[in-house]
Amino acid sequence: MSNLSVDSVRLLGRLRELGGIGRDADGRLVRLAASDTDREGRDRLGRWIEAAGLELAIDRIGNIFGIWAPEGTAGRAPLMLGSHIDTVINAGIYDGCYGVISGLEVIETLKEEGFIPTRPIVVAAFTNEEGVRYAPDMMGSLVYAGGLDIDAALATTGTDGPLLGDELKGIGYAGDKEPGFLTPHVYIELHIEQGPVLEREGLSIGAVENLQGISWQRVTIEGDANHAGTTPISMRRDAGHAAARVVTFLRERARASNTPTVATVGCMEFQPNAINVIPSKAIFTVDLRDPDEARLREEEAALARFLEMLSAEENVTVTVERLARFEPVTFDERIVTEIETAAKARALPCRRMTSGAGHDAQMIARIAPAAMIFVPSRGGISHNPREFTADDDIIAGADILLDVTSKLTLEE
Ligand code: HGY
Ligand code: MN
Ligand code: MN
Repeated sequence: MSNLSVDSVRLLGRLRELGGIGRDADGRLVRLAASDTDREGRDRLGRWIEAAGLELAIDRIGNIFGIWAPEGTAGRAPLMLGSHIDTVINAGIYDGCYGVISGLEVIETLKEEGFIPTRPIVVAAFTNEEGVRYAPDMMGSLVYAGGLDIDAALATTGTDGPLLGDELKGIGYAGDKEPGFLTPHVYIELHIEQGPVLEREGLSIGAVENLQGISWQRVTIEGDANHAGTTPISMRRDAGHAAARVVTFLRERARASNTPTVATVGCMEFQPNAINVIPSKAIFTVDLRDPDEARLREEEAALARFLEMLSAEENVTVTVERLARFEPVTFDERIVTEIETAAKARALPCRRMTSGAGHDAQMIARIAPAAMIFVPSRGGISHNPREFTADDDIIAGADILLDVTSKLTLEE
C-alpha cells in the first residue's frame, strides 16, 4: 500500500494543536498524568476519535481507546497503534503525542480510502507513561498488560499528594472497561527517537528491535542539621555532601564503563533547604538503564555497595525505595522486518536500533507481538521544549505506520 499517504495537514495540525494544550503561565508544556491539563488533552483526543466515527472506550486506569471494528471484524483481536499524551515538565510537543495522533491518522486514512481490514484497528493513549507525578512510568500500559494490579496503581500517591484513582475520577477518566479488555493481535508504536542516532547517520526511520532495562530508585540520606558557620567539617553529618558524592559516583562509573549504561539523578531535595544550615536530609532519585539485564543488575549492586560505604564514611543513614524496575525487552522480529520492508519500499533509509527510552510498547510486548518505529530527533533532544522533528520525517514515519498497518490487516 506504499502509494497511499496520510493527510499531512491534518496530522501536523493536530500535533501542534495538542502541543498547545497545557501551557503554564511561563508557556511551558506540562500535562502531568491525571492533572487538569491532562484532562484537556484527553478531551481533545476523545473529540477527534469520535469525529472519526470510532468507538471511544476508557478503562479503569484511564487508558483511552479509539476502536474501528468494521463489519465482519468483531471478535477478532485488533491491531493496536498506541503511545501516550501525558508529558514531562516543560516538554516538547512530539513525545508520545506523535504516536497517538499518527495512529488515529492511519485509521482515518484507511477508512477514507475504503480499506477493509481483516480485523479491528485500535488507537490507544496510555495513562501516565512518563511517571513524573506517579511512579512507575509506563503505568497505564503496565496495568493493561497485567504487570501491575489496577487497585494498587489507583492507590498510588502522587509527588504532589493525591491518589491516582481520586485524580482520574476528578478529571472524569476513571473508565468502566477492565484493563486488558482487548488483547492486541499486534501492537505497533510510532515515536520520536529522542536520541542522536538517526540524525547523526542521516537516516529517516528506525526499526526498533529492543529496548533497554530501567531501574528507578528514591534514595533518602539523613544526617544532622547544624550551623554552616560554627560546625567544623570533621564534625558534620552532611546529607547534602553525601548526596553529591552519589551523583558523582554514578556519573564517573557510567562514563568509565565504556558500555551503554546510563545513570541520571533527575530530582533532588535538601531539608531544611536553608543557605546557612547543613542539610539534615537529602532525597533524590536514581534512574539507571542498560540494554543488558546482567549489567543493569551489576550497576544496581555497585550503587548499593557505594551507599553502604558512604553511610559509614559520612556517618549518615541511607534508605532506598524502589520506584520502577523493567527488564530489557526484545521486540517481534517479524514486525521489525515489516517496518524495514516498508521503509525500503518508500526508499527511506532505515536501520535497526535499541530504544534508550522507556515506552508503552515494552509493556504491551508482554501480551502481544510488538515493535516500534522511530523518526529522527533534531540534536537528539527530548524532554525539552527544543524537542523537534522535521515535518517530512513526521509524515514519513506515519506513512510507514500506515503501510505496516495495512499490510498486517490485509492478509491475516
Ligand atoms: O523514562 C522514559 O524513558 C519514558 O520517557 N517514560
Ligand atoms: Mn514517550
Ligand atoms: Mn517521555
